[in-house]
Amino acid sequence: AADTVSKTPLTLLGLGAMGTALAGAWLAAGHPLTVWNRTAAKAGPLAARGAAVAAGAAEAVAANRLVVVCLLDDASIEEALAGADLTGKDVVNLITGTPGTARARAAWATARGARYLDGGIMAVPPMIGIPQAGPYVFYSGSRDLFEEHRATLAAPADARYVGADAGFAALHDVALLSAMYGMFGGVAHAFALVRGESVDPRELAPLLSSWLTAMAGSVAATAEHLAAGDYTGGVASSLAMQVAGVPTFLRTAEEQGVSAELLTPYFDLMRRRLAADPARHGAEDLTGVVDLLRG
Ligand code: FVH
Repeated sequence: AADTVSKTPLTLLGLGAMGTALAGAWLAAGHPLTVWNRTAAKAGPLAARGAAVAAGAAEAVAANRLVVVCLLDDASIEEALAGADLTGKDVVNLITGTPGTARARAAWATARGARYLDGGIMAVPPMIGIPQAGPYVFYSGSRDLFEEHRATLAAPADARYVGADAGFAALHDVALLSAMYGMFGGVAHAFALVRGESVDPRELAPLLSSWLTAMAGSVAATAEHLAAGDYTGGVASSLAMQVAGVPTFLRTAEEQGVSAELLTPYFDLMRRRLAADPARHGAEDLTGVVDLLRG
């Protein structure tokens, strides 16, 4: 039945790793697809699967109302779309950028007569088109555009609208990715500690994974504390206790010949929070670090 239902035609600009994965998902879902890429050879395999290949970005934009952009960065959008007529187009920008860049790009698109939606992709290319892998995209900007094209946008990855402010998709995207890099830093430190010892990293890996999964429960607790404005409820591991343990982590790193540079910025914030008011903050959890980061 899916084959007989007419699917929205769309244009995709950019056939890098992510653009190619998106294109494959839209073709697999039966959407007529026009593609353009600066390096034309990358379009060959998609043409063989039925995609129309435009000779230039302006031609690709002219082909369809819905235009999805998956280029490297904001500068490449400026360059690629300089000569394109966006009047009456629905532009969906999937580059990873800042909230400010997204807001400026929304104003740019609106001034050129287009509706604009910004997207932050929470997936890597192999997850695209595979719902069980859990890929999704944050969208923000024109709600009308989102509602009108929701089904098309959801073909490669689940579509989650996070607000009319065009910067919100990037804000959510970068917030989640920032947390991911913090986790990567902790993982790197853990492997560095055992490296050189007779500990097989493949044996540490499942221990590390399950510990991080268990600790992910703290995310919801932090959110509850921030919402309540009180960081002491249900605290099992107080800030005072954790700050007392900091020298153990630093000495272990030293004993193992490992730089503690990934950990010390966080430990410094914990200590500053406690030092500001030991009697009050000592009974909290680590939520107070958020306030220190906000200055
Ligand atoms: N791949 C990933 O894991 C992440 C997942 C989350 C989202 N990101 C963002 O998606 C954007 C595209 O990423 P990508 O993985 O497709 O990136 P590349 O494989 O490097 O392809 C880049 C494409 O951009 C074209 N391009 C670059 N500069 C220009 C330009 N000045 N004018 C026109 N096109 C340009 C490039 O063309 P070519 O090199 O093949 O000619 C590729 O099509 C990105 O924002 C990620 O942060 C991906």
